[in-house]
Amino acid sequence: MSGGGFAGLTAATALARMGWSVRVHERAPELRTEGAGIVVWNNSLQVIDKLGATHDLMSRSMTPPAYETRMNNVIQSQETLDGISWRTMTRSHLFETLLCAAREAGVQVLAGSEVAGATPDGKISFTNGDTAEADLIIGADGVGSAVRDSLEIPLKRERSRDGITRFLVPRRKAELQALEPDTEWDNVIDFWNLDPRVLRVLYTPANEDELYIALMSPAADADGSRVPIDLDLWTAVFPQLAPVLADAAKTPGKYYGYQTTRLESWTDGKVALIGDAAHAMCPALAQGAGAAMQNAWTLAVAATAAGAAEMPEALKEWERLERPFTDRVQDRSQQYADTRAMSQGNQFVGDSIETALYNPTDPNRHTVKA
Ligand code: 5PR
Repeated sequence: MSGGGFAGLTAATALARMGWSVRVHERAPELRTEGAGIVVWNNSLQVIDKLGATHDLMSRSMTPPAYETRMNNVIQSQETLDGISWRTMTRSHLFETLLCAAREAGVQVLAGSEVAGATPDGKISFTNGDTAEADLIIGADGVGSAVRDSLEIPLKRERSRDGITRFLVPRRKAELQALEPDTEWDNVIDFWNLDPRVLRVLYTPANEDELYIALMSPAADADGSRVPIDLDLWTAVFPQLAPVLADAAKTPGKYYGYQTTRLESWTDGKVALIGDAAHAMCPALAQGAGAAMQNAWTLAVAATAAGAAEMPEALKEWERLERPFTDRVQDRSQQYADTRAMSQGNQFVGDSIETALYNPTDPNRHTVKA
């Protein structure tokens, strides 16, 4: 396994629990995650449950009462998402939960170990010159995947015009309530302003104490996308968020442009790609990590069912069955990002909720329903 992120740890833990001997090579000197907060939906909550990590995950995470959308501070919708499982949390909480599950399952996780590439017949090379062999090699090494690039799998990359800077700050509920007393400040609130200037703040409580805020602006807006953030600009547009914006302005921040990558194939021989290495997507539907964990699980099941000699065919069949869901969530997320249509509210209806509702752990998920 190359990559100790959400995709890699999930696949590694699943495989180890199914009897495999698994080694994860993470190039970073320390095991950790970038970023601030995350929404985890049913599709990946089902996987986390199979990894035995639900109890850990539920601590220090929450399900907000509603997913609210505002335009110019006027409420467009408050979606209670009844019957849909979803949790918000910090990215470090999800990461620690998965790392703990991996270690409990007996996965060997090596930090500071960088994979340079792999071959379809199962050979791995490392940047320090070492080599190894495996029955299955998984490239879960992110959008810049060295495993993918070493196989020269053709890739299409599309960049969107918008991007985002993400922060984890204290909740400051009392201070926010002082500014807007009618609001409980427990909902996710997606604050959009399109006119006269495109600026958006996604407000996501991550637990009792921590708030995830994501500040979106077009890449072409130099002041809107500047880091550290331009506090006067953001406070002028979102005065109701002044206390938490002030916290965000104290940290350096990093602006990420949205992009979508699509591969000609997710597999080559004994090598499979998962997560951003295979299918980076726009964050609109909050399914980048979710789709990664979903595909990590289904890959582990498919590989376990196959004998070593059948691995290449089993991986192809896995892609054939599972890829359409990911292609659709990528398309839908990109469409939402490109049109900014989430600003109209009612974000999670129809096709936009398909992936969140998917259960990748249901063995009968591909049988035709009568
Ligand atoms: N949802 C979430 C999120 O983090 C982002 C978006 C939607 C949870 C941005 O990172 O629309 O961009 C979005």
